[in-house]
Amino acid sequence: MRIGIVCYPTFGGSGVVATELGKALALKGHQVHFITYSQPARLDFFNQNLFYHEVFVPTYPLFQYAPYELALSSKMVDIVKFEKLDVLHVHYAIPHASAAYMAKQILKTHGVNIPVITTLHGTDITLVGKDPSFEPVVTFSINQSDGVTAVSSSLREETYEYFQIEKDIKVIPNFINLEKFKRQKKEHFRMAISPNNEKLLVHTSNFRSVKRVEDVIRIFAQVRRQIPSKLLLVGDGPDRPRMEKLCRELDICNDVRFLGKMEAVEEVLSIADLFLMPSEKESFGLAALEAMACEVPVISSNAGGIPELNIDGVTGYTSAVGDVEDMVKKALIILKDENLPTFKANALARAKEFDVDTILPQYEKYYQSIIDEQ
Ligand code: GMT
Repeated sequence: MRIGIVCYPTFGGSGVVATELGKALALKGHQVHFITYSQPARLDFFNQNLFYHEVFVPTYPLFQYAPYELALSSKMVDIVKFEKLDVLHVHYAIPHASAAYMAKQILKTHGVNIPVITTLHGTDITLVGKDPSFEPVVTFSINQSDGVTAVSSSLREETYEYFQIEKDIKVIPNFINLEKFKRQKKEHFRMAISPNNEKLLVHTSNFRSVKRVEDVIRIFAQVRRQIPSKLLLVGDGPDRPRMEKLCRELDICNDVRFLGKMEAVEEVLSIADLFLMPSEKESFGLAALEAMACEVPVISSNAGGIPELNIDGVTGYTSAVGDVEDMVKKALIILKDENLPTFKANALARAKEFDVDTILPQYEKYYQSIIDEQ
Protein backbone atom coordinates (compact mmCIF):
# COMPACT_ATOMS: atom_id res chain seq x y z
CA MET A 1 0.00 0.00 0.00
CA ARG A 2 0.98 3.64 -0.43
CA ILE A 3 0.17 5.30 2.87
CA GLY A 4 0.20 8.96 3.87
CA ILE A 5 0.76 9.61 7.59
CA VAL A 6 -0.03 13.00 9.11
CA CYS A 7 1.07 13.60 12.70
CA TYR A 8 2.74 15.94 15.16
CA PRO A 9 6.48 15.45 14.70
CA THR A 10 7.27 15.80 18.41
CA PHE A 11 8.24 13.38 21.22
CA GLY A 12 4.57 13.28 22.33
CA GLY A 13 2.76 9.95 22.35
CA SER A 14 0.67 10.47 19.22
CA GLY A 15 3.71 11.51 17.18
CA VAL A 16 5.74 8.59 18.51
CA VAL A 17 2.99 6.06 17.69
CA ALA A 18 2.50 7.54 14.20
CA THR A 19 6.23 7.52 13.46
CA GLU A 20 6.85 4.02 14.81
CA LEU A 21 3.82 2.80 12.83
CA GLY A 22 5.17 4.34 9.63
CA LYS A 23 8.62 2.84 10.21
CA ALA A 24 7.18 -0.62 10.87
CA LEU A 25 4.94 -0.41 7.77
CA ALA A 26 7.92 0.63 5.64
CA LEU A 27 9.93 -2.35 6.92
CA LYS A 28 7.06 -4.59 5.76
CA GLY A 29 7.34 -3.16 2.25
CA HIS A 30 4.61 -0.50 2.28
CA GLN A 31 5.48 2.93 0.91
CA VAL A 32 5.00 5.49 3.69
CA HIS A 33 4.83 9.26 3.22
CA PHE A 34 5.01 11.46 6.33
CA ILE A 35 3.38 14.86 5.91
CA THR A 36 4.12 17.28 8.75
CA TYR A 37 5.83 20.57 9.63
CA SER A 38 9.21 19.14 10.63
CA GLN A 39 11.08 15.85 10.59
CA PRO A 40 9.37 13.52 13.12
CA ALA A 41 11.60 13.02 16.19
CA ARG A 42 11.85 9.25 15.79
CA LEU A 43 12.17 9.20 11.99
CA ASP A 44 15.82 8.45 12.50
CA PHE A 45 16.86 5.90 9.92
CA PHE A 46 16.99 5.51 6.17
CA ASN A 47 14.60 3.16 4.45
CA GLN A 48 13.85 3.14 0.75
CA ASN A 49 10.11 3.05 1.51
CA LEU A 50 10.08 6.09 3.83
CA PHE A 51 9.42 9.63 2.59
CA TYR A 52 9.07 12.92 4.44
CA HIS A 53 7.20 15.91 3.01
CA GLU A 54 7.51 19.16 4.91
CA VAL A 55 4.54 21.49 5.25
CA PHE A 56 5.68 25.05 4.77
CA VAL A 57 3.42 27.84 6.04
CA PRO A 58 4.14 31.20 4.39
CA THR A 59 3.97 34.18 6.71
CA TYR A 60 2.31 37.48 5.89
CA PRO A 61 1.96 40.59 8.10
CA LEU A 62 -1.83 40.21 8.06
CA PHE A 63 -1.69 36.78 9.70
CA GLN A 64 -1.71 36.95 13.47
CA TYR A 65 -1.95 33.14 13.30
CA ALA A 66 -0.30 31.42 10.35
CA PRO A 67 -2.90 29.15 8.66
CA TYR A 68 -1.11 25.80 9.13
CA GLU A 69 -4.25 23.79 8.46
CA LEU A 70 -4.66 25.24 4.97
CA ALA A 71 -1.02 24.64 4.09
CA LEU A 72 -1.39 21.07 5.40
CA SER A 73 -4.51 20.42 3.30
CA SER A 74 -2.78 21.76 0.20
CA LYS A 75 0.25 19.55 0.87
CA MET A 76 -2.00 16.51 1.31
CA VAL A 77 -3.70 17.24 -2.03
CA ASP A 78 -0.33 17.49 -3.73
CA ILE A 79 1.17 14.34 -2.19
CA VAL A 80 -1.95 12.17 -2.60
CA LYS A 81 -2.10 13.06 -6.30
CA PHE A 82 1.60 12.97 -7.12
CA GLU A 83 2.49 9.88 -5.05
CA LYS A 84 -0.80 8.12 -5.89
CA LEU A 85 -1.55 7.31 -2.26
CA ASP A 86 -4.09 4.61 -1.38
CA VAL A 87 -4.97 5.93 2.08
CA LEU A 88 -4.36 8.93 4.35
CA HIS A 89 -3.94 8.14 8.03
CA VAL A 90 -4.11 11.18 10.29
CA HIS A 91 -3.07 11.03 13.95
CA TYR A 92 -4.67 13.37 16.53
CA ALA A 93 -7.96 14.86 15.41
CA ILE A 94 -7.01 18.54 15.77
CA PRO A 95 -6.41 19.91 13.17
CA HIS A 96 -5.43 16.86 11.15
CA ALA A 97 -8.88 15.34 10.67
CA SER A 98 -10.45 18.58 9.42
CA ALA A 99 -7.44 19.33 7.20
CA ALA A 100 -7.81 15.84 5.71
CA TYR A 101 -11.53 16.42 5.14
CA MET A 102 -10.71 19.58 3.20
CA ALA A 103 -8.04 17.74 1.16
CA LYS A 104 -10.48 14.93 0.41
CA GLN A 105 -13.10 17.37 -0.91
CA ILE A 106 -10.55 19.13 -3.11
CA LEU A 107 -9.26 15.82 -4.44
CA LYS A 108 -12.81 14.81 -5.38
CA THR A 109 -12.94 17.77 -7.75
CA HIS A 110 -9.80 16.30 -9.37
CA GLY A 111 -11.51 12.93 -9.75
CA VAL A 112 -9.49 11.32 -6.90
CA ASN A 113 -11.16 9.52 -3.99
CA ILE A 114 -8.77 9.18 -1.04
CA PRO A 115 -9.94 7.22 2.02
CA VAL A 116 -9.16 9.08 5.27
CA ILE A 117 -8.56 7.29 8.58
CA THR A 118 -8.41 9.32 11.80
CA THR A 119 -6.74 7.93 14.93
CA LEU A 120 -7.87 9.50 18.19
CA HIS A 121 -5.04 9.63 20.72
CA GLY A 122 -6.41 11.16 23.88
CA THR A 123 -6.29 14.86 24.65
CA ASP A 124 -7.71 15.57 21.17
CA ILE A 125 -10.91 14.11 22.71
CA THR A 126 -10.66 14.31 26.49
CA LEU A 127 -9.22 17.84 26.87
CA VAL A 128 -8.82 19.99 23.78
CA GLY A 129 -11.42 18.44 21.50
CA LYS A 130 -14.42 18.89 23.74
CA ASP A 131 -13.67 22.57 24.28
CA PRO A 132 -16.55 24.49 22.60
CA SER A 133 -13.94 26.30 20.48
CA PHE A 134 -13.23 23.04 18.65
CA GLU A 135 -16.07 20.61 19.36
CA PRO A 136 -18.25 21.19 16.25
CA VAL A 137 -15.27 20.79 13.92
CA VAL A 138 -13.99 17.71 15.76
CA THR A 139 -17.43 16.03 15.67
CA PHE A 140 -17.88 16.82 11.99
CA SER A 141 -14.44 15.69 10.89
CA ILE A 142 -14.62 12.44 12.86
CA ASN A 143 -17.99 11.67 11.27
CA GLN A 144 -16.61 12.51 7.82
CA SER A 145 -13.58 10.22 8.20
CA ASP A 146 -13.86 6.95 6.31
CA GLY A 147 -12.36 5.08 9.25
CA VAL A 148 -11.80 5.99 12.89
CA THR A 149 -9.59 4.26 15.44
CA ALA A 150 -8.99 4.94 19.15
CA VAL A 151 -6.05 3.74 21.23
CA SER A 152 -8.16 2.18 24.00
CA SER A 153 -11.73 1.08 24.73
CA SER A 154 -11.90 3.84 27.32
CA LEU A 155 -11.10 6.50 24.71
CA ARG A 156 -13.65 4.98 22.34
CA GLU A 157 -16.36 5.21 25.02
CA GLU A 158 -15.37 8.76 25.99
CA THR A 159 -15.59 9.81 22.34
CA TYR A 160 -19.14 8.47 22.10
CA GLU A 161 -19.96 10.17 25.40
CA TYR A 162 -18.68 13.65 24.53
CA PHE A 163 -19.46 13.86 20.79
CA GLN A 164 -22.38 12.93 18.54
CA ILE A 165 -20.49 10.27 16.64
CA GLU A 166 -22.23 8.06 14.06
CA LYS A 167 -19.12 6.19 12.98
CA ASP A 168 -17.95 2.86 14.30
CA ILE A 169 -14.69 3.40 16.21
CA LYS A 170 -12.19 0.57 16.02
CA VAL A 171 -9.89 0.10 19.01
CA ILE A 172 -6.24 -0.50 18.07
CA PRO A 173 -4.01 -0.09 21.12
CA ASN A 174 -0.55 1.47 21.30
CA PHE A 175 2.28 -0.94 20.56
CA ILE A 176 5.96 -1.35 21.41
CA ASN A 177 9.11 -2.31 19.57
CA LEU A 178 10.64 -4.88 21.92
CA GLU A 179 13.95 -4.74 20.07
CA LYS A 180 14.40 -1.12 21.17
CA PHE A 181 12.60 -1.24 24.50
CA LYS A 182 14.26 -4.02 26.46
CA ARG A 183 16.20 -4.09 29.69
CA GLN A 184 19.83 -3.43 28.89
CA LYS A 185 22.85 -3.99 31.09
CA LYS A 186 23.56 -0.49 32.44
CA GLU A 187 25.10 -1.36 35.80
CA HIS A 188 27.67 1.47 35.62
CA PHE A 189 24.84 3.94 35.15
CA ARG A 190 22.93 2.46 38.08
CA MET A 191 26.03 2.58 40.27
CA ALA A 192 26.46 6.27 39.44
CA ILE A 193 22.87 7.15 40.28
CA SER A 194 22.32 4.90 43.27
CA PRO A 195 25.77 4.00 44.69
CA ASN A 196 24.29 2.45 47.82
CA ASN A 197 21.82 0.34 45.87
CA GLU A 198 18.94 2.70 46.55
CA LYS A 199 15.70 1.79 44.75
CA LEU A 200 15.16 3.78 41.54
CA LEU A 201 11.81 5.34 40.71
CA VAL A 202 11.22 6.89 37.27
CA HIS A 203 8.64 9.18 35.69
CA THR A 204 8.62 10.36 32.07
CA SER A 205 6.20 12.92 30.69
CA ASN A 206 5.70 16.32 29.11
CA PHE A 207 5.27 17.94 32.55
CA ARG A 208 1.78 19.22 31.79
CA SER A 209 -0.79 19.52 34.55
CA VAL A 210 -2.68 16.45 33.23
CA LYS A 211 0.34 14.33 34.27
CA ARG A 212 0.13 15.37 37.95
CA VAL A 213 3.92 15.45 38.39
CA GLU A 214 3.34 16.95 41.83
CA ASP A 215 1.86 13.58 42.86
CA VAL A 216 5.00 11.87 41.54
CA ILE A 217 7.17 14.00 43.80
CA ARG A 218 4.93 13.62 46.82
CA ILE A 219 4.79 9.82 46.35
CA PHE A 220 8.56 9.71 46.11
CA ALA A 221 9.06 11.92 49.17
CA GLN A 222 7.04 9.46 51.26
CA VAL A 223 8.56 6.28 49.77
CA ARG A 224 12.03 7.70 50.41
CA ARG A 225 11.27 8.05 54.10
CA GLN A 226 10.74 4.28 54.32
CA ILE A 227 13.12 2.87 51.68
CA PRO A 228 16.41 4.46 50.51
CA SER A 229 15.54 5.56 47.00
CA LYS A 230 16.16 8.00 44.14
CA LEU A 231 13.84 9.59 41.60
CA LEU A 232 14.67 10.19 37.92
CA LEU A 233 12.42 12.58 36.00
CA VAL A 234 12.63 12.43 32.21
CA GLY A 235 11.03 15.05 29.96
CA ASP A 236 10.28 18.71 30.17
CA GLY A 237 7.30 21.03 30.10
CA PRO A 238 5.44 23.87 31.77
CA ASP A 239 5.26 22.34 35.27
CA ARG A 240 8.98 21.68 35.60
CA PRO A 241 9.98 24.93 37.38
CA ARG A 242 7.19 24.41 39.95
CA MET A 243 8.37 20.83 40.51
CA GLU A 244 11.97 21.91 41.05
CA LYS A 245 10.72 24.38 43.65
CA LEU A 246 8.68 21.67 45.35
CA CYS A 247 11.73 19.40 45.60
CA ARG A 248 13.59 22.24 47.35
CA GLU A 249 10.71 22.81 49.76
CA LEU A 250 10.60 19.09 50.58
CA ASP A 251 14.39 19.03 50.90
CA ILE A 252 14.77 16.05 48.57
CA CYS A 253 16.89 17.63 45.80
CA ASN A 254 19.85 15.35 46.51
CA ASP A 255 17.75 12.34 45.62
CA VAL A 256 15.91 13.73 42.58
CA ARG A 257 17.42 14.19 39.11
CA PHE A 258 15.67 16.17 36.35
CA LEU A 259 17.11 14.67 33.18
CA GLY A 260 15.17 16.74 30.61
CA LYS A 261 14.15 15.42 27.20
CA MET A 262 16.00 12.24 26.25
CA GLU A 263 16.11 10.19 23.06
CA ALA A 264 17.26 6.94 24.67
CA VAL A 265 14.70 6.75 27.47
CA GLU A 266 15.09 2.94 27.43
CA GLU A 267 18.55 3.39 28.97
CA VAL A 268 17.04 5.09 32.01
CA LEU A 269 14.20 2.56 32.19
CA SER A 270 16.79 -0.23 32.12
CA ILE A 271 17.97 0.68 35.61
CA ALA A 272 14.55 1.47 37.10
CA ASP A 273 12.63 -0.46 39.77
CA LEU A 274 9.31 1.38 39.56
CA PHE A 275 7.52 3.66 37.10
CA LEU A 276 5.06 6.32 38.32
CA MET A 277 2.11 7.52 36.21
CA PRO A 278 -0.47 9.28 38.42
CA SER A 279 -2.14 11.07 35.44
CA GLU A 280 -5.44 12.91 35.65
CA LYS A 281 -6.31 11.62 32.18
CA GLU A 282 -4.48 9.07 30.04
CA SER A 283 -6.04 7.41 27.01
CA PHE A 284 -3.52 4.55 26.96
CA GLY A 285 -0.23 5.35 28.68
CA LEU A 286 2.50 4.63 26.12
CA ALA A 287 5.19 5.76 28.58
CA ALA A 288 4.06 3.04 31.01
CA LEU A 289 4.17 0.43 28.23
CA GLU A 290 7.75 1.48 27.43
CA ALA A 291 8.63 1.03 31.10
CA MET A 292 6.95 -2.38 31.30
CA ALA A 293 8.86 -3.56 28.21
CA CYS A 294 12.03 -2.74 30.19
CA GLU A 295 10.73 -4.89 33.08
CA VAL A 296 9.59 -1.99 35.23
CA PRO A 297 6.32 -2.38 37.18
CA VAL A 298 3.94 0.57 37.30
CA ILE A 299 2.15 2.55 39.99
CA SER A 300 -0.53 4.50 38.17
CA SER A 301 -3.86 6.18 38.52
CA ASN A 302 -6.89 4.36 37.13
CA ALA A 303 -7.60 7.17 34.66
CA GLY A 304 -8.87 6.46 31.14
CA GLY A 305 -7.26 3.51 29.42
CA ILE A 306 -4.46 2.87 31.94
CA PRO A 307 -6.23 -0.12 33.56
CA GLU A 308 -6.39 -1.75 30.10
CA LEU A 309 -2.58 -1.86 30.27
CA ASN A 310 -1.51 -1.90 33.92
CA ILE A 311 -3.22 -4.86 35.55
CA ASP A 312 -3.93 -4.06 39.19
CA GLY A 313 -1.95 -6.33 41.53
CA VAL A 314 -0.15 -8.06 38.63
CA THR A 315 1.98 -5.63 36.59
CA GLY A 316 1.79 -2.96 39.29
CA TYR A 317 -1.17 -1.24 40.91
CA THR A 318 -3.78 1.33 39.98
CA SER A 319 -5.28 3.86 42.42
CA ALA A 320 -7.86 6.61 42.23
CA VAL A 321 -6.57 9.85 40.67
CA GLY A 322 -4.90 11.96 43.39
CA ASP A 323 -4.81 9.20 46.03
CA VAL A 324 -1.13 9.70 46.87
CA GLU A 325 -1.38 7.73 50.14
CA ASP A 326 -2.65 4.63 48.34
CA MET A 327 0.03 4.93 45.68
CA VAL A 328 2.73 5.15 48.37
CA LYS A 329 1.34 2.08 50.15
CA LYS A 330 1.32 0.08 46.93
CA ALA A 331 4.73 1.33 45.80
CA LEU A 332 6.19 0.02 49.05
CA ILE A 333 4.66 -3.41 48.40
CA ILE A 334 6.23 -3.60 44.93
CA LEU A 335 9.63 -2.38 46.10
CA LYS A 336 9.98 -5.16 48.70
CA ASP A 337 12.84 -7.38 47.55
CA GLU A 338 10.68 -10.50 47.76
CA ASN A 339 7.96 -8.98 45.50
CA LEU A 340 9.94 -7.02 42.93
CA PRO A 341 11.08 -9.91 40.65
CA THR A 342 7.50 -11.16 40.17
CA PHE A 343 6.15 -7.70 39.34
CA LYS A 344 9.03 -7.14 36.92
CA ALA A 345 8.39 -10.44 35.12
CA ASN A 346 4.65 -9.73 34.95
CA ALA A 347 5.27 -6.26 33.53
CA LEU A 348 7.41 -7.70 30.74
CA ALA A 349 4.91 -10.47 29.97
CA ARG A 350 2.10 -7.91 29.66
CA ALA A 351 4.21 -5.61 27.45
CA LYS A 352 4.79 -8.51 25.07
CA GLU A 353 1.04 -8.57 24.35
CA PHE A 354 1.49 -5.14 22.71
CA ASP A 355 4.41 -6.16 20.51
CA VAL A 356 4.45 -4.20 17.23
CA ASP A 357 4.33 -7.51 15.34
CA THR A 358 0.94 -8.24 16.93
CA ILE A 359 -0.60 -4.77 16.55
CA LEU A 360 0.75 -3.80 13.08
CA PRO A 361 -1.37 -6.40 11.21
CA GLN A 362 -4.46 -4.89 12.87
CA TYR A 363 -3.68 -1.55 11.18
CA GLU A 364 -2.90 -3.21 7.84
CA LYS A 365 -6.18 -5.15 7.93
CA TYR A 366 -8.09 -2.02 8.88
CA TYR A 367 -6.51 0.04 6.05
CA GLN A 368 -7.44 -2.67 3.56
CA SER A 369 -11.03 -2.88 4.81
CA ILE A 370 -11.49 0.89 4.49
CA ILE A 371 -9.90 0.94 1.01
CA ASP A 372 -12.15 -1.96 -0.08
CA GLU A 373 -15.28 -0.10 1.12
CA GLN A 374 -14.66 2.84 -1.25
O1 GMT B 1 0.51 12.17 26.91
C1 GMT B 1 0.51 13.22 26.28
O2 GMT B 1 0.21 14.30 26.76
C2 GMT B 1 0.89 13.18 24.82
C3 GMT B 1 -0.27 12.63 24.06
C4 GMT B 1 -0.21 12.92 22.60
O3 GMT B 1 -1.28 13.08 22.05
O4 GMT B 1 0.83 13.01 21.96
O5 GMT B 1 -0.36 11.22 24.31
C5 GMT B 1 -1.61 10.61 24.07
O6 GMT B 1 -1.43 9.66 23.03
C6 GMT B 1 -0.59 8.53 23.38
C7 GMT B 1 -0.44 7.67 22.14
O7 GMT B 1 -1.64 7.18 21.69
C8 GMT B 1 -1.20 7.79 24.57
O8 GMT B 1 -0.42 6.68 24.92
C9 GMT B 1 -1.31 8.76 25.75
O9 GMT B 1 -1.95 8.09 26.83
C10 GMT B 1 -2.12 9.97 25.37
N1 GMT B 1 -2.10 10.95 26.44
C11 GMT B 1 -3.21 11.31 27.12
O10 GMT B 1 -4.31 10.83 26.94
C12 GMT B 1 -3.01 12.35 28.18
